[in-house]
Amino acid sequence: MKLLPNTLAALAILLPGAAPALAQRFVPNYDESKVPPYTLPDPLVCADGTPVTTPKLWRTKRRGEILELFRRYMYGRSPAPPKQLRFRVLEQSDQALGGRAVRKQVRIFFGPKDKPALDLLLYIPKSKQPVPAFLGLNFWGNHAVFPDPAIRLPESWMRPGPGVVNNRASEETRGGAASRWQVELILSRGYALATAYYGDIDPDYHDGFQNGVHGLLDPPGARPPDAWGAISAWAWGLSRALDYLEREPLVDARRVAVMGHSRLGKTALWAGAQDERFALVISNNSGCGGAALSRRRFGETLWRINTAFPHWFCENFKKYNNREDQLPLDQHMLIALIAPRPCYVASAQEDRWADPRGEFLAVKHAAPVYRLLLGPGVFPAEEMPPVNRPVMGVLGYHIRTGKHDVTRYDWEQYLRFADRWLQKKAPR
Ligand code: GTR
Repeated sequence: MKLLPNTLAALAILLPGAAPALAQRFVPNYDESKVPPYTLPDPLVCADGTPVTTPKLWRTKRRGEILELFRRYMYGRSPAPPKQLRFRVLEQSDQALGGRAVRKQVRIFFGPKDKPALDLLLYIPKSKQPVPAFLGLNFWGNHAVFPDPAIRLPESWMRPGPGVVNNRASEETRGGAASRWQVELILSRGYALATAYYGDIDPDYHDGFQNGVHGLLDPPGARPPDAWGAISAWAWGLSRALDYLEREPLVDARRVAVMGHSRLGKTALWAGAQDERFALVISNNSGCGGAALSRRRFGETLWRINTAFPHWFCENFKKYNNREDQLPLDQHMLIALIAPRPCYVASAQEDRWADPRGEFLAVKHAAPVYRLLLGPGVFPAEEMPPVNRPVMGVLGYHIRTGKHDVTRYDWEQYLRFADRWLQKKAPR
């Protein structure tokens, strides 16, 4: 069966932890005139009040301060990469897509134990040179990304959904999320696609951080209030996938765009903010805790996200429920951490829950950092553009018609943006 966007959106709201009572108690604000007045922290002023007037000061002082704020107060602190990552090629074929591509399925072992482990699926267009790539986590297993019978079913826990039997994926969902991945289009443009199931890294429910990489890597004893949550774990997993890509001769690991949708868009931003090896970052409908400014409290709010998904962020973040103005950070600073590397944020008109205007404003308020590092012209938009009219500088943004989803239209823009920056040397 197909995982229709509507079904996906409905499921996303009915997740473990999101009790129906919660949805009833929370009334999101969708009225722009009711957005409270707010002042954003200035990414270009250091904690001691020093204005950041040179790229050097940004690099040596302010960037580190902001990174530390996100680690301490929001996503939590991730561990260092394991000393010895192990990789095993599970399957490989040079006959994918009618012979136009190479398919590889590689297991990445995070530790001495066999589990948890990440199964990375790669489609690589045949080329004489190593190719640039898009890397992103998927919601429903690698087999859902493309209707190819050779893609292995995930073995990890899967949240309830159509075609999921006893929390395990089944044949029924093979190719079910293909519209979100556009494999043929991506490959026809000369890019590889690398993807993995996010539940391989950390299952998406609150079990007190026993399973997934938390169980494998957390020191024993009480968890500190800045211990990493699930979003940090998924972002850490993306960096381990990049560790593999650095060893993959068919891919140019210096030209990897990290991309994600919704909670995995939050994850892509956080991965790109921390790991400067990612050459380009794409956030698709990431919303609250992703690209949207928290202080606007439009659609989903900190209280709502921390209550419905208590395992996503670190414990400290919950102290800011209904106290957004006290936060020492906001999401424009997350995008600023990606500077000077290209970053693209996409919204959808009907996805009010994710606050499209808040996503646009975060890009706009990150632009001064890009300007300091690169000069004028980094983001050619002062006002939010009309629907289906992308703006592209080193920062890019669009709001398209339609719902919370990833569509062919979105991918067409990401490919145009990547053509600009990954086919030549992108700023780093
Ligand atoms: C929603 C959540 C959003 C977004 C979305 C998704 O329920 O409130 O923040 O992450 O799920 O990931 O699909």
